[in-house]
Amino acid sequence: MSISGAPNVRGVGGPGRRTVYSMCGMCATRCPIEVTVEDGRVSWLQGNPNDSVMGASLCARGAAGIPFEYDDERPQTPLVRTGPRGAGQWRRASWDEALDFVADRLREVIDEFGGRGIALSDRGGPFTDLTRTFLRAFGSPNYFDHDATCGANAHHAALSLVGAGRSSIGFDYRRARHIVLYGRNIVESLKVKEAKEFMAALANGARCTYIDPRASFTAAKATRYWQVRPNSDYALNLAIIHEVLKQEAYDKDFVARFVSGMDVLREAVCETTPEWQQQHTGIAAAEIRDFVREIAEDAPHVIFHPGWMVARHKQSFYVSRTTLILNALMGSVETEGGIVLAKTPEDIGRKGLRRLADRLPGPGEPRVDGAGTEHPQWDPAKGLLHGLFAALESGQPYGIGAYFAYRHDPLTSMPDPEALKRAFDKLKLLVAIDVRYSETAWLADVILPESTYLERANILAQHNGARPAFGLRDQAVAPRFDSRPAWWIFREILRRLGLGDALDFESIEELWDYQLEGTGVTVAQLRENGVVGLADAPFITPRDQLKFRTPSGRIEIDSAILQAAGLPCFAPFASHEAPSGDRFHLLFGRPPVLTHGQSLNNPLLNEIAPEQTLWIHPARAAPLGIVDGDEVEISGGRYSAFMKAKVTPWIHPDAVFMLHGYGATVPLATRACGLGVADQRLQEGRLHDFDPAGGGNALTETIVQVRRKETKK
Ligand SMILES: Nc1nc2c(c(=O)[nH]1)N[C@H]1C(S)=C(S)[C@@H](COP(=O)(O)OP(=O)(O)OC[C@H]3O[C@@H](n4cnc5c(=O)[nH]c(N)nc54)[C@H](O)[C@@H]3O)O[C@H]1N2
Ligand SMILES: Nc1nc2c(c(=O)[nH]1)N[C@H]1C(S)=C(S)[C@@H](COP(=O)(O)OP(=O)(O)OC[C@H]3O[C@@H](n4cnc5c(=O)[nH]c(N)nc54)[C@H](O)[C@@H]3O)O[C@H]1N2
Ligand code: SF4
Ligand SMILES: [Mo]
Repeated sequence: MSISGAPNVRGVGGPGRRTVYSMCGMCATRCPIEVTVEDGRVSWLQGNPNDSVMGASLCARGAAGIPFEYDDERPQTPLVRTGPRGAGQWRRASWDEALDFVADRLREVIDEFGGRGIALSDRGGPFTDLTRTFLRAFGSPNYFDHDATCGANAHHAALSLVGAGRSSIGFDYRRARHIVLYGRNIVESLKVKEAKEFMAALANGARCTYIDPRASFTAAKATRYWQVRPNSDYALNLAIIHEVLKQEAYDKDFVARFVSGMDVLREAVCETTPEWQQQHTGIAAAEIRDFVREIAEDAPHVIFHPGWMVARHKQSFYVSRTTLILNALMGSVETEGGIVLAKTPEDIGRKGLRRLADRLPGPGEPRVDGAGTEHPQWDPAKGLLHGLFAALESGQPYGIGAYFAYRHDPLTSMPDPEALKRAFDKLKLLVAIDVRYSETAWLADVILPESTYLERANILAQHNGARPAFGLRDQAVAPRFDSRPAWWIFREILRRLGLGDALDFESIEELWDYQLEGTGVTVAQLRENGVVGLADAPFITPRDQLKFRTPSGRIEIDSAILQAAGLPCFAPFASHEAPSGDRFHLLFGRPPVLTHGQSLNNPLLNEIAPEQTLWIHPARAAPLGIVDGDEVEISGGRYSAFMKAKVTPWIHPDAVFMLHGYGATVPLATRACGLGVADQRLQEGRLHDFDPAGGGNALTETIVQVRRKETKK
């Protein structure tokens, strides 16, 4: 490992005390924050009190923004690889050198593959107008967000049913009477505002049913906990729907006015009785009947959460879909205490931000992953990242030569990093734009260090929701090292290739003015508040104006888009054999104090991160001779590692559970390197294994082997 050349450290300046309104960057929730700056240093971080739900709250990760900022273990200048990929041999480069290098390689890629041979993935969210515009300048349709391993199935399920995607589904927790969560570990895998609203609902007396093979902290808050068999929630939902129809516990008026395809539904669930589901899920039939009586009492103030984690096996699409159907049956769609669909500014008579991408014509090329064409049910605006890697491997339907991983670490977030590295071998150019030495950055040809969220401004964000708003991430302090904001980096690359027109802004303020034109909102207002709401109060569409964005304008149980894709509206439930002996389903999740793989090197979070253990049920541990605290070997494919066992009845006997985000390998991240085990490595063979309807990687179908570590006597 070596880095040659001198760093170009820039001054940190500015006397006095200031308050800056901005957006947290410690996870992708991007909560509104208030930053206190004293003599050019960040002295305090808290939630933005101008946001009535957020208040001054922050989560532990948000509060660890200060140690993150003042940690030197991050790329401090652009770095250009000098040895083989992944060998850790780098040369410090000036921005001119690094960007010239990138531009030269891009020219070669364009000559060989055309502009469509350039792909980029990022985290998704409210800033993607920038990255989409960057790709559009090359004529490339190959933008991807991270959703293939996150919410792709839930997203596509929502699109197939209500014509709007996952992020358009909002929840009015505070006024809900019953919240049903499928592995949605809302108080640990958290968003601050959502966790606060959920706790407020419980304080108001709401009931919560929590369904998870593992009892998380959210299970401890719930009024009912079902230890469901892994990957069987679809059977559970089919039986709940069966019982809802049988008890006639649904909102007949809502269904008659707004739902189409009830005949298809009745047929799909005619035999899926509570008794039938019991053999698949392990949940007693009588409990389903009690539950249905209860939710009928609480309707329409009922939320069935379509999930995130249930979005990670081969039938998760149908889990999310049936979950959303349950909301429709309860009449809890676009209702207080239920689901509230997001509104754009235009929906409420205001004007939205002007899009940068609109300055350029659309790419006019099919996507390399077939989203929107070969797979009409997959959202072409987001793509499916495994499809990019399949194209890299095969060169089909066309070749890809360059890939930008921007605010995204696929070697941590996609299953089977060794398979992914083999796909990356085909690339002529791999660029990582990060604030940290991610696993992907370490393998890249060039690392372009972005200034941290406290050191830079972003393009403005438009938050669609019950109350649409614009949000500001503003620069609070000067960059500590030789880093740049993303909008500048992308502009400079395009300028070098003579494609700079779409991003030709001299300053971020000039860019903001472009975005804000005609909206009636000013930069000054945003700087004063951090967030500017476009309506006085959350807007719930009155029933006489309610119309969905599906082809029929109704909630489509008989989905037109699924039919076009040749997919059933309800697949038959696929039962999994219970793994036995030393074999288990591998489940995973996150602790409240870490964000994926990006936090373990944070000086503060590293200190408080929980010890990673392997949860295993006593009835399965005993025959393997494993007792609590033993070292065990866990193997998946050709990879194996050692962990400490946590023997507990709070995990389903078919599964073991571990935390994600451990097992980093970059030596320059000294606190995280070598700490714990990376679950993605155990998911060998899953890079191209996905839910055929929803497209999300089937991570929770991974089977691992567990045995007690031999100790020498
Ligand atoms: N095996 C397994 N795989 C998983 C998961 C799991 O639990 N287990 N979880 C899945 C889920 S839900 C998700 S959402 C994905 C998440 O996967 P990713 O989106 O890849 O993860 P993040 O940690 O959010 O961030 C990715 C990168 O962004 C960088 N970054 C952070 N802030 C900035 C910034 O301001 N600028 C720039 N340029 N970069 C920044 C981080 O340093 C990190 O390297 O992983 C998925 N994959
Ligand atoms: N602290 C923290 N908060 C975060 C994040 C973070 O990294 N750290 N990331 C954010 C992101 S990107 C996401 S996507 C969310 C994720 O939010 P969630 O999906 O709520 O959380 P996870 O921790 O991924 O996993 C939740 C649970 O799913 C359970 N599970 C596994 N298989 C099944 C199954 O078949 N059925 C059911 N019902 N449950 C199952 C697991 O046992 C686990 O307890 O969290 C967000 N919030
Ligand atoms: S949930 Fe926590 S880490 Fe994520 S943006 Fe909000 S405060 Fe920051
Ligand atoms: Mo996620």
